[in-house]
Amino acid sequence: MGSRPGVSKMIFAKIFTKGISLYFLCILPIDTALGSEKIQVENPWVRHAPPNASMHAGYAVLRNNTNQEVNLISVSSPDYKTVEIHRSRIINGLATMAREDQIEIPPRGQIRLKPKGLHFMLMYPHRRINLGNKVRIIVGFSDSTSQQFEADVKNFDESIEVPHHKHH
Ligand SMILES: [Cu+2]
Repeated sequence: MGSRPGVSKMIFAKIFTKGISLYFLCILPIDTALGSEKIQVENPWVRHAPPNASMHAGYAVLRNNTNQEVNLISVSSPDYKTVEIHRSRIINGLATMAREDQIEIPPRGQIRLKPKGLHFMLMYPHRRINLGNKVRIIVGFSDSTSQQFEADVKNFDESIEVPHHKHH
């Protein structure tokens, strides 16, 4: 019986350590959900692409909770070599996209990155990005703040993301 307490103690320590790491992992999403940041990131996601794709598009809503205009000025990801801010447009019937240096987020306003519009162009992934994975994205703003969030890799559901799309 003398060895019993020692064994339980060890098991307890393991569970306790696990509990601590889970606790720290949970802090970031909870803080984001409270909307305490100046710029709030909502519904971030990355469009799932075939395994050999060298580029992925990322989307989110960025909400400005301040009374000042804030510009989105940078984007990066530890999961990709390069990330740019792009805007898709139809020019002479052709779908094109161009890089944007910065995007203005109006005071108390928002910008919506979505298919056929603004997007994070995530280029040259360092690992295979599968359906259901999470991709870490870091955005930087003109007020010198930055924010890190995780985007879910999922399939494009047009009915949700582009409700006003017209069919011919
Ligand atoms: Cu693009």
